[in-house]
Amino acid sequence: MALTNRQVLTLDEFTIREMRAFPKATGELAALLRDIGLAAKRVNVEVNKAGLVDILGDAGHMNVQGEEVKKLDDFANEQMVGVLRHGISCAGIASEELDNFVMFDDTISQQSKYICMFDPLDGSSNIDVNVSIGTIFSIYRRVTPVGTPVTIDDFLQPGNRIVAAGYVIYGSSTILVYATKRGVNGFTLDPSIGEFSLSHPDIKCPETGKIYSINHGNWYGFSDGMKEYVERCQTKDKSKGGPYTQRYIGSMVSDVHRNLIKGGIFMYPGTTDKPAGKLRLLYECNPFAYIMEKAGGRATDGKMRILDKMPTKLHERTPFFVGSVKMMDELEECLAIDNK
Ligand code: P6P
Repeated sequence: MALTNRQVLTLDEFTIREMRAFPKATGELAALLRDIGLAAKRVNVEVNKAGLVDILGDAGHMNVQGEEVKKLDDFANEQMVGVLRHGISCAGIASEELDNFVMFDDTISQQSKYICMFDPLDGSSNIDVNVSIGTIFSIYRRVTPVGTPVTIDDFLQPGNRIVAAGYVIYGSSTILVYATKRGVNGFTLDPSIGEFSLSHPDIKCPETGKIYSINHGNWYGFSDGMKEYVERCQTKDKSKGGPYTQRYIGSMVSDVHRNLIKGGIFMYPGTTDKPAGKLRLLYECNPFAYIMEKAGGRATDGKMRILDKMPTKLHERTPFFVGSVKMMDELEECLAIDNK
C-alpha cells in the first residue's frame, strides 16, 4: 500500500519557510513563535490532566484584575515567561497576570528587537468545568534602543504596531493560530509527533455570517444602539441573511475562533456600570483585532478601529466588537443611534 506522503508542515518548518521569504530576516521572529509553541505544548499537557492532579481550584491569590487566580493561570504564566526569558528573541514581556511588565535583564535578551504581551490563560473561570480555554499573544518591535533595558514605552504601543499575533485553544484539539502581515494560519497539535502541524492554511473570515456572540446577561446595561443591533440579530429572516443563531461560550478564544472560521460577530460592549467593558486592550483585543483584520474582518470599540487606540495603561479595558465586515457594518449603523 502506498504510504501517504502527506507532507504537512510543522509550525517550526512553516516559520522557517516564512523566514526564507524575507532574505533580510534574522530568524528572531521565527524563533519567538517557536518558543511560544513550546510553552503552549507544556501548558496543553497540564490543561489536559487538570482534572487528575491537584492543579484545579484557586491558587489562593488575586491577580491585578482582582480575579481569583487559578493554579493553571500561574503555571501558564510561568511557562510563557520562562521560554521567552530563556530564548534569544524577546527583550521583555507584559502579562495579564502580572502587575507590571518584566524587563529581561540579561545582555542577550536585551539585544532582541521584540517584546511580547500575552494573556497566558484566558477564560480561566472555565478551567474547572472543562470548557475550552486559551493563550493569547502579540509581538511588537521594541521602541527603545536594542541593547538597553525595555521600558513601559515598549508596551504602551497601539495595536497597529503589531508584528505578529496569535492564540492557542486548549479544546477538543489544541490549535495554534497566528497572523503576520502575510496572513493567518492555523496549526493543530499532532500528539503522535508532538508538533503543531499546519491544518488551517490562509484563514479568511467570511464577509458575513449567522452567528452573534454576546452575554445577554448584560442586556439592561446595553445602550439603545446595542439593543437595536441585538434585536435585529434575533429577528433576521431569510431575506436578510437570517435566521441568526446566538453562540456564547464565555471563553473569548473559542468564541472568536469559531466566528473567524464560520463568519460571525463577537461583542463585549460597555455597559452603564462598566462603560469601558471588561476585555483588555493590550492582551485580548489588540491581538484578536490584528488577526481578524489579516483574515479580512474588522474590529472596533464601537467608535474607532481597535488597532488605532493609543494605550495609556497596561491593563486598560475597552468595549470590543470583532467579526465579519458586513455584520460589523450593520452593528455600526445601530450604534450610531447612541451618538444622535
Ligand atoms: P462574561 C473570560 O473570563 C473572558 O475574559 C473572555 O474569555 C470571555 O469572552 C469573557 O471574559 C466572558 O465574560 O462577563 O461574559 O462572563
